[in-house]
Amino acid sequence: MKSIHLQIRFLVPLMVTLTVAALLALPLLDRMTLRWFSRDLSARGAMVAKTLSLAISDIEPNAKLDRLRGLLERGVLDERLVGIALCSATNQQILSTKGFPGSLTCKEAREIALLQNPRLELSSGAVHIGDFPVNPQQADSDRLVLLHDLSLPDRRSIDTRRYMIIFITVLGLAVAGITMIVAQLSWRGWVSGMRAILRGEGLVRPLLQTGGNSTGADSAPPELQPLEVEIRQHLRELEDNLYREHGPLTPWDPERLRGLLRTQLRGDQVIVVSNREPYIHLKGKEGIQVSRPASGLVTAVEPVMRACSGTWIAHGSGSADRETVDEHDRVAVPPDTKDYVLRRIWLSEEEEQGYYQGFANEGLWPLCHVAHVRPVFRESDWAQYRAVNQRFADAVVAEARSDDPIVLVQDYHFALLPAMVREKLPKATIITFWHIPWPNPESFGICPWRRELLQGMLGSTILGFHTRFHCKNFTETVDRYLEARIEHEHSTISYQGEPTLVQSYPISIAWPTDEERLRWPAPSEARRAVIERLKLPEDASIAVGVDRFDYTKGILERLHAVERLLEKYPQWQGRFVLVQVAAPTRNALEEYREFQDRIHRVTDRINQRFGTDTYQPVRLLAEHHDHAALMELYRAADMCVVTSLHDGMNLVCKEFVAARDDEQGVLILSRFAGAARELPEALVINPYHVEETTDALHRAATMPPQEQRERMASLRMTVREFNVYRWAGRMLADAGQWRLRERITRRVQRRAREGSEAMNA
Ligand code: ADQ
Repeated sequence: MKSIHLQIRFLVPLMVTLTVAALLALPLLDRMTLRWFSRDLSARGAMVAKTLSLAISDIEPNAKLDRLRGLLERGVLDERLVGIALCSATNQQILSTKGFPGSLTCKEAREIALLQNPRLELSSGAVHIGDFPVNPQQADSDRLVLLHDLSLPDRRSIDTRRYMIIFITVLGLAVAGITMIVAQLSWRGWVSGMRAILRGEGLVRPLLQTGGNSTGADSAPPELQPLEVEIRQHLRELEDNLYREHGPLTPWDPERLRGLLRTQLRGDQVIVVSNREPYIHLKGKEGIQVSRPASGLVTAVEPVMRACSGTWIAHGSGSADRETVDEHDRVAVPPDTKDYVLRRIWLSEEEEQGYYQGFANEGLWPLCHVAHVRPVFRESDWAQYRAVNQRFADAVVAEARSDDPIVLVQDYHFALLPAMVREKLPKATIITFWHIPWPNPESFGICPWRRELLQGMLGSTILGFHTRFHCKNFTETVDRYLEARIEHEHSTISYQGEPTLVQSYPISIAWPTDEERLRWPAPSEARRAVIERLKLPEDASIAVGVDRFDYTKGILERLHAVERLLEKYPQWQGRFVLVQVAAPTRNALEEYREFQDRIHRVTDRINQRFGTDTYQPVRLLAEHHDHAALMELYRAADMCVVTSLHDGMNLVCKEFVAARDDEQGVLILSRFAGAARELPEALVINPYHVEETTDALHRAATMPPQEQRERMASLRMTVREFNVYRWAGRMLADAGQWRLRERITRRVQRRAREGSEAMNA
């Protein structure tokens, strides 16, 4: 429609121009055709006159007049000749034929004949006058005056004009038609070319199709290519600026997540199950205090629960937990806003020992991390693991307000729970997220209860891992140990007829709000505070490490790299400091106690070797820090060091990036952390390679501010966009679609059943 309007707008001026041109051209054409005819008549007249002159010279002088009249009368028998007169050299008319007007004298005729257009209008019509000497060699020869009828040329001229008008009209229409077609084709080409450029296809499609080796076959037309390059550059710059200033165009935030819960899940109940509770009540000197545990899982799931106001079921492990719940073991949290309900489950010492310390942390944790600590599998731990999973599953069923709640099962503590809940609530949508890596089938195969664990997990509707690599490992493990139908195309595994979607959902953090950022100290203030508190050198290059005190986090390898840095680059002695925050964790396990002791010993050794009275290269802060203290450290640091030997994702690196709104600071990141796949602008290292990590520390400490800014700006863009609301939102959106399909299938089946019952009746 739009293009038709455009063409009409184009055609009307074209037609007007052609008409004006035709109107201007016709008088000219008239003059031209008449001149042609006049010339033609003059030539014809000359010929007739010549013929008559020859005949006149043959006539006897005596018989002259009569013979001459007869001769001339025969001449005018030609329909085009109106009349002929014979004039003397002195312009006396000797004789004339009948049609010759009596009023026309020889003199007048001669004068007119000399004009360019020798035309005379008579009452009987227009005539052309020709004047020719009878004997051209004789100066005073008699003359013949020939009058030709001009009505015929006039008729011809009118005909010519008519044909010309028809010709110009047809030509005009043909030109307009061709122009229209050409314009239409080029307009479409332009429009589609421009659209393709704006969509980015002109450049991107060929790259995708040829694996970066563009042949230009699918690119924009050649005439558009320079324009394409320019537009793409401008768009990219605009997009970059927009992204830097405002973030992604449709960012995931609590509001969008709530919107999704309201629309796609229509306010369905959300129940979270995890071992660790998001708020622990502890008895302190000043009464009951609330603490948030150092846990990546809690960091990630808590903002989701704040957004959807559901129920969180977790192990009540705090010394004052029992005193703060109601008679149903529930307490509203967070303490200030009370956004959702925390339902606590109490575990006996044996249960905790077998299910948590034993099977989960001594068995599954090292099994999945493959971090060179041998997993231990005890029959008694397995029994407790099963029993506790059942207790939590029963709690889910008890908390469910409908037969189809959405249950978010967190982590390796509850591998059996999905199938247990499915048994009681077959219509529930169970989303299980595995926060740690999934090993290859051979490694997983050493678990004596591998089949039971897989069967339990396949009770889930959706099973999420951080990376596609972990999804692939899981699918291969199922393929190895269970009879299941695997559909790689749809990422589903059907076990005993029940499908499970296996998908990667990279976890993240909540991007800090403006109010939160206002509370942060300026980076220079943070640095001053940290230097003063920890008594660091004024010109210290500060590296920060924040971890649970766990052997998978590569703290030992980090210390080795610091030691090597001070050997290899002695200029850092007295200046380089690693501030290592390590929250005590799983202290009941010998493996952990030994590991923590070892870290202390290595720290002491390095400090003795390179330290002085006023300088210690490693500051080990083996305690839990609150959020504000961590933010201060992140903002004070010149670099953040993440050297995990294996990590599902790792949230510390994302927290560091989020904290650096000054776009300064360098991230050193282990390639064995899931986050390395999302954050390539970090200095990505192999933590087992001490030399490589050492060089990365040196490079980070000497990196120019501009390079830091470039890298950090890009990292921030990624973390901001791929935030925890997106993680939850994508899982819940998939769950929403699944539930919709289920509802439709159930409706269709019910109608089919009702139909067949009606037929039978
Ligand atoms: P974790 O192994 O706990 O998480 P991580 O992702 O790094 O590891 O999260 C640790 C969290 O605890 C961070 O939010 C950090 O700030 C906090 N923390 C660490 N030390 C602390 C301290 N001393 N004081 C206070 N807070 C501290 C598991 C997987 C990860 C995965 C997460 C989320 O092992 O790979 O990223 O779950 O899925």
